[in-house]
Amino acid sequence: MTTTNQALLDWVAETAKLTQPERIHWCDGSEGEYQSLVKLMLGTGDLLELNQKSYPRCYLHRSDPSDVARVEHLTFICTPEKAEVGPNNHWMAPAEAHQKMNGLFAGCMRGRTLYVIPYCMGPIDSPYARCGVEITDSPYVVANMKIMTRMGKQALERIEREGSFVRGLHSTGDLSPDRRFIMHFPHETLIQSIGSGYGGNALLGKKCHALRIASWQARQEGWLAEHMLIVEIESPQGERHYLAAAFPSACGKTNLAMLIPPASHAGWKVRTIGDDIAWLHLDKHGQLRAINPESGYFGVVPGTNPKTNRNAFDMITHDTIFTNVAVTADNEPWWEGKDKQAPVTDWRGRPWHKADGPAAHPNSRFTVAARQNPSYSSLADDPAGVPISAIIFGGRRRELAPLVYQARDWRHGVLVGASVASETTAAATGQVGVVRRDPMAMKPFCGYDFADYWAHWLSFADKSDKLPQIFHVNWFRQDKDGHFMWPGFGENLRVLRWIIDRCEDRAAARDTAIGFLPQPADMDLDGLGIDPAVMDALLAVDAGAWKQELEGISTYFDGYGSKIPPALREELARVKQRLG
Ligand code: GTP
Ligand code: SPV
Ligand code: MN
Repeated sequence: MTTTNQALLDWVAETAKLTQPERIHWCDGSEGEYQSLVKLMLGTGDLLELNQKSYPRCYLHRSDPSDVARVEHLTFICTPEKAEVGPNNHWMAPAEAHQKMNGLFAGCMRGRTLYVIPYCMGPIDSPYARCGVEITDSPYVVANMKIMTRMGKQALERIEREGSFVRGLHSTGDLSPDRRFIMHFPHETLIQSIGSGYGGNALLGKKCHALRIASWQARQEGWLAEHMLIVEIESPQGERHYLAAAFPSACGKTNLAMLIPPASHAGWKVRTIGDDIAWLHLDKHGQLRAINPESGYFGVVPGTNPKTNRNAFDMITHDTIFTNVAVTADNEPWWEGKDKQAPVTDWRGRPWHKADGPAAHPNSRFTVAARQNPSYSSLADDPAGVPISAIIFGGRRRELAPLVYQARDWRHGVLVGASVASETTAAATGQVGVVRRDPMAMKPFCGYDFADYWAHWLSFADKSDKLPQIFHVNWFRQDKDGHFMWPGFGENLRVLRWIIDRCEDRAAARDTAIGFLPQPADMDLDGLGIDPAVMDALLAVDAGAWKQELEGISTYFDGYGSKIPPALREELARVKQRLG
């Protein structure tokens, strides 16, 4: 296979000249190609076979121990003007970045195969979908891209029709953290990544293209590229709603997207459109519509069990690539929260003893095709996407943020999104559990200045009078003993129902300084058995603590200088005034 697109041919030739591979393979995305890559990796040890009786066609990949998460401090946006990327990004001048990367890429594929991966983000025939080509020397990346994107022949045909594509060059390099960089050149629609084989650093269609580059393009073209799940909720009466929710990494998107209604909710149905990324466009009627640009899930493994997420638990029993999980004596994958069994080998392949701590890496992941999800919605393949009723922001916060509240209107909702803060998780290298500002859950992923991004969000208010309602949720409040106060997972449906009922104007709420909150009586809590005092605490607004929070938000906005949209300052002042 090769191509009629001259720009692509030239770029592959130029890249081969720089990186010096032994051979070039154009990926067609076929099943046979996937099988031969698996065979190749079983031979090299890049993949290990798991128990093929209980986990058919499941494999384990062990990363380099220094390469197990996204590396935000090594991720750069490279634009001529530093001001374009804002204080929320690391910046490097394009000339300096190119020089550095050319040096690192020189000869890096010697003796290796250069794979050309044409891929499409979004349904192949969707006007909202966008194509890219990733060049990589990692067969693990190719196999993951096959699951995560619409990859191969059809994508290449679309590229040849359209003539445009995002270029992504990746090499695992020598895996040294000192020579690891994830560079984005939005003006050149180019991504370059070296020194990591891990998920978001290496599968360039995902965070690099579908968020950092796409957010840049979305601003210019009038749409939104967001770190959001998309879920369908159907009532027993057959009423359907589509919700989009932005939570930071490892804060519950995959789980909410494939929620299983609790026993108290007979007749309710929940279907998954997407679990990580949403591309949102206004249609000609002013309705916001969402597509999921991905075709698979790269999900957090620890904590997955039949009680928390039976859909995920079942879908990863076959045809799954596991990365950095532990292994039992029966050669089955194991992770914290799976079952009572004890693993024999940890994620690094060393014998495991209880005193060693977690056996699976806290950021261990599964890669699985979306079609394996029992709650998969075929609307994920609909070129037109789904109409969004509500946008939900959320974070992982032990204190302060109530279980749920509703913004007054779109403008206030943009403030709510811009004010998201969350405890850091193992999804990125660095300290875990410290609260940091993560506006719209996009701190690591917005490819330009947040101040411009908030202005872009605000601009939607002038474009449509049918915008979704905006909400904020927090599943992660803890009591004094460190126990989660809200049962979460399937029970989150109760909160989603209040949200839907608010959109339909049929649920009551209490008007507070931070927005509209339900009283416990406004939610269906039947059969939940939660202590009323706990419920009150989950729905309380602590004015003193919120005043402090507003100070924090205000100081954070100061960091964006005069670029901060005045409307955001006004919204903040309004909340402050209401708090008294
Ligand atoms: P990324 O893939 O990194 O973007 O993460 P995500 O937002 O999809 O998070 P995910 O659903 O994988 O959840 C991350 C962790 O949070 C897992 O260990 C879950 O078990 C846990 N979690 C998810 N939902 C809930 C919830 O409602 N309550 C509690 N207590 N934990 C949850
Ligand atoms: C995240 O960290 O938000 C993920 C995993 O979804 S990664 O693909 O590494 O970005
Ligand atoms: Mn994510």
